[in-house]
Amino acid sequence: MKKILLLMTAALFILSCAGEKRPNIIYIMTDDHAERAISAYDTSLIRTPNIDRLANEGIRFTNSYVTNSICAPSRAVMLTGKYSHINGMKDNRDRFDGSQVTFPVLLQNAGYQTAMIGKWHLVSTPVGFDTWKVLQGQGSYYNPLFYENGDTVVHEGYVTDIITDMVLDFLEHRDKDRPFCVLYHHKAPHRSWMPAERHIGMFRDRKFELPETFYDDYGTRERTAGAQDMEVKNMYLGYDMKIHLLPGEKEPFSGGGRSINWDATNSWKHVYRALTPSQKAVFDSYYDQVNLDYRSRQLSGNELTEWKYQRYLEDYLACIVAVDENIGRLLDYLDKEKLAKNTIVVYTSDQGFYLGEHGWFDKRFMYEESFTMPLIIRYPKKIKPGKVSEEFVMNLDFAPTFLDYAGVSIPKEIQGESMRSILEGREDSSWRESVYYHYYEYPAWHDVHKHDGVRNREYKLIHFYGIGVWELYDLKKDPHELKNVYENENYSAIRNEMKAEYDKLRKQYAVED
Ligand code: SGN
Ligand code: CA
Repeated sequence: MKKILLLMTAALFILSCAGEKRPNIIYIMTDDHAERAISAYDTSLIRTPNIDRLANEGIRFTNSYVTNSICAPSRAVMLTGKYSHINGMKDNRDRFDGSQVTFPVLLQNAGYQTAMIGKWHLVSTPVGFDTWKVLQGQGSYYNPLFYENGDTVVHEGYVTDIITDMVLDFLEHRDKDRPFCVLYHHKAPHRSWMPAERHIGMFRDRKFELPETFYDDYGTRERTAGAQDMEVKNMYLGYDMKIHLLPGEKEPFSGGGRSINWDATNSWKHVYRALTPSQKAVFDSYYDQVNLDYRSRQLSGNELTEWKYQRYLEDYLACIVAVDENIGRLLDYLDKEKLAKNTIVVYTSDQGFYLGEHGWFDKRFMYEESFTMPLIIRYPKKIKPGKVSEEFVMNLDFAPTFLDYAGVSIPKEIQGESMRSILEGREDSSWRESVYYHYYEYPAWHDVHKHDGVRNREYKLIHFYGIGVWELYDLKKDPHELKNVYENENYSAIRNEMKAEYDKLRKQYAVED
């Protein structure tokens, strides 16, 4: 009897300790944020002091990958810890099956207060959240419409500020006796790059250097990299550049995907019309100058492309400044509430993005700039400050990591791995040394063919299976992936090794043919 009592007391003690220790989770995800546009990764474009603060106080990953570089699929992978072919969300046109097991559902069942605030993009109603306030579809930068726990509400103002206000409001009114998990998901810096009023024009005097591969001629990759429709040179004057088209002036049928024939001619007009008179006045005060500048220069050819590139980065980066400021607000709140130590804060994006590399914007390809996603995690209780990891981690790993830290058992169907050992600085010799990727959305926006592939430390093999094209890159010799060596006989042994790894991973992850 005494023994049983003792055991019961011990069990209760362990349980109560575990209860005390359960961390809070704040999962920050931005949309289309390239690593290069975070100063913790690269200081050449922008300063992001608040995101950097997370990196200085936590761990930053230099090899973090998405399984499918596009919005809604990436979010479904994050929620389920399973590849797109298993969770059913292969491209942006699918609808997420909300009845499947996700980490928010499991955390909610385990007593966490859960919230989903910001961009959702999964079509179906969010499941597993005590509170959800999600943008309609892609969401608008200005005066956005939200679905809020079943109601439809329009909020006047700037989306990045509004989403943060909602997150702070949720935290302020939370039940302080239970841990929380908040998915804090920004629309910014997604196309069409509308900065906050206070940031409009802030980069006007900067001259951004063209990336080394800006004038890629797509040699050895004509039918793949050469066949997309996401070149800076084809960006829309109206929609992307905020030029008011003259009567009769039309956008070309390019810059969005020739296969979908999207006519962008009136798009900027629609976006502009949705601004309030005072917002319009602020926009006009800067963009009228841009319009005049554009009309007076009469640019064409490379000069026009380079002008577009400057305009693109100006607005893209200004959107990130608002994200960074708002993250500062959140971090201050955590400090003020003494929540910082026991809260896991993740900073990531739904995928990477091209900032002119290969002449592009957008994502989708398995080439590095869009295959990688920024990833920074702070959790002062367990993670030493200022760490940098080169391990191959994936968006597949978020769900198991959160469940692990919350003390919830990880369903065996989950295909990712808990990153706990890496986060806590322990050697893990069994950690993956290669990553599998699979993109499906074609024909569609930007005309990127379906492909899958594998990357290890030295090589990358890509199979554009719809058109029967293979690519092989020697990443050490050719880090910009300009030279496809698949047909090169000097690489025949490597080609076979990579194909074997590709087959192995496809089998491991149960990829259909
Ligand atoms: C929109 C954009 C595309 C972008 C997709 C997917 N066009 O359709 O440029 O590739 O979203 O982006 S826009 O004119 O509507 O802005 S994703 O991040 O949601 O996958
Ligand atoms: Ca995105």
